[in-house]
Amino acid sequence: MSQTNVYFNHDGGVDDLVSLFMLLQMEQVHLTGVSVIPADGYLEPATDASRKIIDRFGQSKGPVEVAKSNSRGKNPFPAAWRLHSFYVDALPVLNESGRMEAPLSSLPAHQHLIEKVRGAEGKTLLLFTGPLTDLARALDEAPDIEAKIEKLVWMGGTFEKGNVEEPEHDGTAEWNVFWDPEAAYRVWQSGITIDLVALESTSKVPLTPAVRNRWAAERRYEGIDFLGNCYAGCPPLVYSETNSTYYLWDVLTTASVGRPDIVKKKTVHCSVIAEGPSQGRTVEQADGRPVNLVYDTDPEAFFTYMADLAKLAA
Ligand code: AGV
Ligand code: CA
Repeated sequence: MSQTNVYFNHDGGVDDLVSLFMLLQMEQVHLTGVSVIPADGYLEPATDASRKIIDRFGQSKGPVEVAKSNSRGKNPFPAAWRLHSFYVDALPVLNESGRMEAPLSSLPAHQHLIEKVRGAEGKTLLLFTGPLTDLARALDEAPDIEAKIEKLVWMGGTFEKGNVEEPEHDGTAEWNVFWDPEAAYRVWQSGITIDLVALESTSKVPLTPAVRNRWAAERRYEGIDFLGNCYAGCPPLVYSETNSTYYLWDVLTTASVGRPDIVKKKTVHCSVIAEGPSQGRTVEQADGRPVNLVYDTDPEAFFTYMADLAKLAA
């Protein structure tokens, strides 16, 4: 089967790490590298967990290098969310061997990305499930890579209600844009094709008790047991949404790479607000740049695909 080069940059949340696990099961994906930015997670546990997931569940992919970001954001994530990265890193299934073998790059993430895009045969698809800081820096340092990027698939943005509830903000932004609005603004100035997996579609895939029960019922598969354990630390949607309700934001984004048929897209012209009380807001604008907005999904098809992939993990 012909494979697509994919470079993955994530920010250490539970769904970021589960996304890595999913990507490792996709036979059409050639994973050229992984990097970790300490936005919705802490750098050390998120990096270690990534290496351990590659070791434990990525045997078919060969060695995949992991790089740490040295980027810093503007608006920090709540520590309560970031602490999830320690929880995943400590799961027994990831620590059974007592070793970490996936190579750690000596380059910072943005330079690692440049190296892997330049070094790949043909173009690379960039999958980002955290803020865009490393990509913005890579484009500033190495504008030549733009021609070798097939497209960016990004979990970010919304044209409806945002998910940022912070003082001095009006609530119109999605968190991955809000963490570093200027980085998103920079990427919007590039000519890169963008698939924007926004809250419009991710809100269709909340973590619910029913989803949990489905995983529990199939925990005899090691990969499904891993999903259940990862999400055991996250609050589900029961009565109504709260500021900590968990959705499968990044996992839907990752699934859209392996199975484009489970999402719906439409072209939207838009820009990013970089400053002020609406900073991080993505806003429709007639003369804005086009993005492919992923605005809808089929939750049943998505959760089935997720479970099918997890069953492949051994
Ligand atoms: O805005 C969604 C992004 C996704 O990349 N992250 C979580 C996903 O990894 C931030 C976020 C928003 N609400 C959250 C978040 C919550 N309740 N818990 C943890 N992270
Ligand atoms: Ca994330």
